[in-house]
Amino acid sequence: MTRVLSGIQPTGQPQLGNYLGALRSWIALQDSADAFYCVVDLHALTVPGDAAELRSATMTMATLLLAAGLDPDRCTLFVQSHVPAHTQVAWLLECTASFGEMRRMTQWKDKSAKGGEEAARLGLLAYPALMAADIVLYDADRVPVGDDQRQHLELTRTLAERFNHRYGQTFKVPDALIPARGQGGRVMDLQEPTRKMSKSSDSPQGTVFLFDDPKDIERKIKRAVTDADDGPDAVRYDPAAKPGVSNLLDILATITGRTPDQVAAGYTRYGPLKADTASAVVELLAPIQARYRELASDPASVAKVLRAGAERANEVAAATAARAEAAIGLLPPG
Ligand code: ATP
Ligand code: LTN
Repeated sequence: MTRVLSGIQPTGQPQLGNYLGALRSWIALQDSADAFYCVVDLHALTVPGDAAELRSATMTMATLLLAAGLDPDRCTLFVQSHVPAHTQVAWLLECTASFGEMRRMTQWKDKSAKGGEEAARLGLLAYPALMAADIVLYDADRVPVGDDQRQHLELTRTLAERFNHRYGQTFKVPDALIPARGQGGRVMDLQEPTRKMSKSSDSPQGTVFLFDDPKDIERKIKRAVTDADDGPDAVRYDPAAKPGVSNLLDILATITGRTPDQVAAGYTRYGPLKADTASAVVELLAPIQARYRELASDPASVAKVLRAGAERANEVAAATAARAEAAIGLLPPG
């Protein structure tokens, strides 16, 4: 059976791009694959944050994943730091990667530019090695992610191949599983449609959070930046020339299971497109929000799911870590 693994960071509030780009595939894959999903709390330490907030965001994210449709009977849901093999193998992969290739990662360049390289955490630079460890520990065949993770997946493949070449066949080399163009793999910020929507951006008006109430969702989508075209073919899918409109078409197409071109054919003006996109998003999120409220009132049951998930994840990951340590030449204990 195909094995899949993916992770999401407990940084900030989950947003529509997380759902359309990644979580939707996670949910679908539960039926066809042996699926491992984790809340990657160690990744959240790469940027400044508060300890109590991290604890509560980790729990919120796990609860939301269940509310969105992850079923503990059909997948293994766990918290990354509950499985020590992740940090163990991350070190082996840091010693497989080079400084130069880490420094070339777009995410490092973007995120370190904010406060300057001098102050950026070393973990932010090393982060892709931890992500690669998350993946190879489970012998994952496929990794369902949004388009922004393409480069990290390429690096994961490179590191797994390099390790295998140096120390003998140890890791499976995984493939990324990214939604097709126009199918939610890259949801853009509603206010700055050339930038991806993100949990931790400072553009709350451009981000639809999964916990937003219907009024906020409607307001944000109705105020989405478009362009000044008003001809008969103003509504068309052309991400380069018309990023704002194309983003709305992409969102509505993904939710309704059509292509952006098919959606565009039904509109001549932006107002109705925005109104229908807003309704579709509200309808998509309402049941998830209701289920979240139910689950959040019983944190003990979520904790129980995470405990069982960590146990199963540990079994698989510890065996891979032992294999990797032996391959690289670490003396087995006793
Ligand atoms: P941060 O702002 O903290 O980096 P993020 O919103 O980018 O957070 P992550 O936890 O890094 O979210 O990513 C979780 C998953 O969601 C990943 O697979 C990522 O590719 C996907 N994802 C994130 N943003 C988008 C987006 N705008 N469109 C499509 N997929 C996305
Ligand atoms: N780097 C990813 C989150 C992430 C991940 C993973 C995704 C961490 N570990 C393993 C897939 C597989 C991000 O920032 N979106």
